[in-house]
Amino acid sequence: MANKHGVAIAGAGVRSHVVPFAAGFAFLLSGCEKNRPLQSVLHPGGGDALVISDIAWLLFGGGTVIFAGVMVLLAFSLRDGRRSVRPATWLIGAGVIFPVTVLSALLIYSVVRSQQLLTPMSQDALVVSVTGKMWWWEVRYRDPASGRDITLANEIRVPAGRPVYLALTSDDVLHSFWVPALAGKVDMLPGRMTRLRIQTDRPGVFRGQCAEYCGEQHARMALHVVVEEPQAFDAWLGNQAKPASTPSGVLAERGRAIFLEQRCSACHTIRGAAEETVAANSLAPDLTHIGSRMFLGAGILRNDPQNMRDWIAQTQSFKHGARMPSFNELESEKLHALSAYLEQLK
Ligand code: HEC
Ligand SMILES: [Cu+2]
Repeated sequence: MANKHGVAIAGAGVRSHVVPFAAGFAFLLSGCEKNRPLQSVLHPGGGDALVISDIAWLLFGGGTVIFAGVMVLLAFSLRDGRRSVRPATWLIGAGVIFPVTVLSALLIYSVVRSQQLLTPMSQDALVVSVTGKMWWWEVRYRDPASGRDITLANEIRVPAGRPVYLALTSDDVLHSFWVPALAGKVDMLPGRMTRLRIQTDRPGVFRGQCAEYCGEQHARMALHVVVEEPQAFDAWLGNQAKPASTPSGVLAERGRAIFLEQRCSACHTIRGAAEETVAANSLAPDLTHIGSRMFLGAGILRNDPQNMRDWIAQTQSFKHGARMPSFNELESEKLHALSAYLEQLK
């Protein structure tokens, strides 16, 4: 059984299992990078994330080298058993001089590098306020033209190459803002404001995730940071500042009527269309430009007409406990109209 032949066959058997598995795994990994928004500390998009990742790699690399060195020494000592170095030399050399030198060098390096994390607020920084809610994110910009606040949700757009300050807080319980490819993790505390700086030089989409357990749907509380060229960003912000477009077409007009009839505006605001579509609270995401967002339900569904209908009809099966009832008794004709209206709100 353990002859050469048997081993060879067993080896081949293992390999034939390993190959498709490895290929599948590589495929999955490549899927992570290409088709999905990035959510990885291993692929920093710039700014603080770069500094953090440099320090982390240095620590990891250094730690690995030291560990390997110790293992080699251990192997030697086990093999000959002879003592070629005096114990005192070991104690002073490997026990005092080596760690003091290495740790001091690391301390200096990380202090110098982390200075870059604390650069003071610059004049041309863009300020965006983000409020954690159970289980979505309210996002506010100041409209440079009118000076008024623009309220959005679940998606933060920023211009490439410009520093952005995020003013973070929470409306209910503790949440934590974490976009791994852009910066460290910062808690969002009710009644207090914490800050985070992000800056990225290349356009892209980065996924973030609430990183402090905040209740049943904590795992489905994601957001996206979309980094755009400055002109595209300005155009986007200008558009978000505008009131909602008036529905065009019979279906969309009907959708708007159903929005009112179903009292969606008890929680949701659609700015500008009419008085009655402005909610007196901020219980739910502002839908003025919902059609322009990439995702629905705080990052859980791609925003398209089909998903829009499904979300409205089955909110509770996608996100049980979310503070929106499922409108599962709505006829599909009404759902179509609602979805057509909301998708038009670019
Ligand atoms: C009782 C309050 C309430 C009512 C009424 C309500 N919603 Fe919501 N809605 C919410 C909340 C809260 C969320 C966020 C849920 C989450 O992601 O956790 C939400 C999310 C949404 C979203 C996704 C928004 C985004 O940016 O991801 C859409 C679209 C939406 N609602 C449409 C509707 C429509 C259409 C109606 C009426 C048929 C309606 N809602 C009625 C509270 C409400
Ligand atoms: Cu959470």
